[in-house]
Amino acid sequence: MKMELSRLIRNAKRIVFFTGAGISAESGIPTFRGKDGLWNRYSPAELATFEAFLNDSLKIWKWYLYRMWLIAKAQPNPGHTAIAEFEKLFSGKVIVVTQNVDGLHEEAGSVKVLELHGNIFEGKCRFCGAFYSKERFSEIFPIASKCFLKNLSESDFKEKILKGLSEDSLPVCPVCGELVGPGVVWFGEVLPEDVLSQAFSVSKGSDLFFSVGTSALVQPAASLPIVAKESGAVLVEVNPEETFLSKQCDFVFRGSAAKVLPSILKEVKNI
Ligand code: BJW
Ligand code: ZN
Repeated sequence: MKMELSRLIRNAKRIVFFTGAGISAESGIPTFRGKDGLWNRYSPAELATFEAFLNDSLKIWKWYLYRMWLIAKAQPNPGHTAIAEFEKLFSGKVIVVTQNVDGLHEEAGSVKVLELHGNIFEGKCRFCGAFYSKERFSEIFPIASKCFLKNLSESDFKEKILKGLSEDSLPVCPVCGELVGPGVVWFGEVLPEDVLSQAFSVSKGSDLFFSVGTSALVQPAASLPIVAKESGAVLVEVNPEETFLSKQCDFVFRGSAAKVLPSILKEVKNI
């Protein structure tokens, strides 16, 4: 199976790696659904919506700061690195379309990356629409910067940051004076228009589409593999569990991204 796929990879004109939380699981970042998923312990409606932010901004910021701290300390794993190597090996024909907000693809060296659900280290004001890049946001809210968080031990993070956080210390938008939230896409919010349209266009134009570490349940991202398949792409799934997409896939690898992707890369290099 790997040999046949390797030939397709070598001959492909456009390869999309569509990734989800599962690819970062082995970097120590919990997934959302599934056995150890975040949504087993927390309700999405209470944490990942603008209504939740309006109801209790302090609680939401504490939850996001905790996840930012986890992500700041995490390293890309061999799954991220293999995708970055694919891009180097086949320059110009590989693109990553990720639902993840952790930035680990870029950290692993991937250059062409579309972040459908934003980035956790950016800031977004839902009141006036102002967007804050990582650099700008770390000026407005220095404790939310990756450089700062990655040097904190768990006890320092909990004692010095989480315990000391109050309504008064939350980030305020310099444009409108309202509270700024994390630069991610919550349920009920639209995805960044330019990113989404590029994602649909590269998916339609792909001849090989990898769906890696995603339950492929959340729309509109979950439509990308379908659109790719309808446009003639070969679909490949890398996931230890069956998903709604599995039956539509031409190749299925039931294993972890950190093991399967490097092994496919090795095979491609060998032929
Ligand atoms: C491994 C592994 C290993 C484990 N290796 N694999 C059409 C129909 C029905 C509903 C809707 C619809 N259109 C829109 C909706 C509503 C909603 C939606 O899709 N709901 C569904 C859940 C039913 N969508 C939206 O609201 C979106 N907005 C929108 O559509 O706007 C237009 C609109 C507005 C108003 C009204 C109507 C339309 C926005 C969606 C935003 C999603 N945001 C989140 C949170 C981001 C912020 C944060 O991080 O806090 O994004 S939710 C969460 O799910 C996160 C993820 O990016 C996303 C996808 O999850 P993912 O990545 O697939 O992770 P998991 O955990 O689900 O799966 C992990 C997989 O990995 C599993 O399969 C494991 O087996 C596997 N795995 N270890 C490889 N080692
Ligand atoms: Zn504002």
